Amino acid sequence: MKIIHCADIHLDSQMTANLERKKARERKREILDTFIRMVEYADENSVFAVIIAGDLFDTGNFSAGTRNSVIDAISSHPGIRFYYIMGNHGGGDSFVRSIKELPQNLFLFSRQWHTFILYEGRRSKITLSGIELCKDNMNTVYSSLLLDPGDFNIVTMHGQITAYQAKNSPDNISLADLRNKNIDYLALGHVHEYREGELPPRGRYCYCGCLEGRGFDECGSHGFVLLNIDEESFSYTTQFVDFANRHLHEVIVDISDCRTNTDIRTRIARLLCDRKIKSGDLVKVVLAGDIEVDCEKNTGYLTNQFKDDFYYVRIKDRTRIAVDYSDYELDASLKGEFVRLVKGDDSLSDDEKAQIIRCGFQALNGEEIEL
Ligand SMILES: [Mn+2]
Repeated sequence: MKIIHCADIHLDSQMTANLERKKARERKREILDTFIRMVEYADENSVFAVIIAGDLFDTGNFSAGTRNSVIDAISSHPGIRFYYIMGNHGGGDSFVRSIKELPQNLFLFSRQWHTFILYEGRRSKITLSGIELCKDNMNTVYSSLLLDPGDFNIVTMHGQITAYQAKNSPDNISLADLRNKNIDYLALGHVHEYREGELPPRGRYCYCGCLEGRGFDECGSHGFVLLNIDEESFSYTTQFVDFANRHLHEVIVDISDCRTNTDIRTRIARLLCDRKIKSGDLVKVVLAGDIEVDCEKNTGYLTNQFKDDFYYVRIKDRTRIAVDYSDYELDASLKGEFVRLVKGDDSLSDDEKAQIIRCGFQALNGEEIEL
């Protein structure tokens, strides 16, 4: 039996943090397309059930078009069962309330444990249990979970796992309290990257992460987890399927020994090539290192050099300026006088002095001043 575990799709995220309006709209549509593509993948691969472990929508404020596309994707695949836990972003509740007629293959969880039987053999079953955490159930949720040790038990929840039971928040899930509960696979939502680990004595917990990275805090692979359980032996495999249409990358480029924009451009280009970043992806280049005060560096120019190579490029300057004051001690020129004047100003920090000297040099050289 194949089961897809997905979560945190955050449909209708605005996507305007990095992208201009047109691309933000396009990217928003792509997240929905990836969800629909996942349902088609489920169909083509004979997947029995899809677990959506929360945060299907970004907020309760989603468009009717997105809602209808989700309902269509579900109801046009009646052979696949969808199990939906609402999560903590408020969108789930309004999604369910806005549906006039629930598709017959969409199953919901509530604030009490509910167990669905996915497969019933002669002696044992494959079960899926889930609950929506809230203030009222957060202290009883662990003691009220009862699973048969002879069954293969999947449990789904949405929240942040902690090593201990944090009694004061329904956003937390105590892993320690889920031990010895006969759980084989704990399908979690909330953390936006793939993560998994042991749940003793016999299970594993897993965050599948979101389907598409949305910002540079969601770099790397994104997709869902495919579980494949043998109904006879209950042996199973899990596979993370990288399914995102585009990926986000943060690339740190040390430009300490670069002196010109051409040097920097070459350095960035080489690193991006080494990383084999696809042209459809989004890239944040972070310039790092200690640069000489007269290093020619124009992030606007550099961004322009790469902007057509990728879907989106941002260059972030985190370099520090290294001023060697001894170079100017005996310099009789205007530059030397300027450096000595700034150096002697006790009201400035070392970083401020370096920035001022850099701007002054750019002005003296007739260059564009860039902070
Ligand atoms: Mn989320």
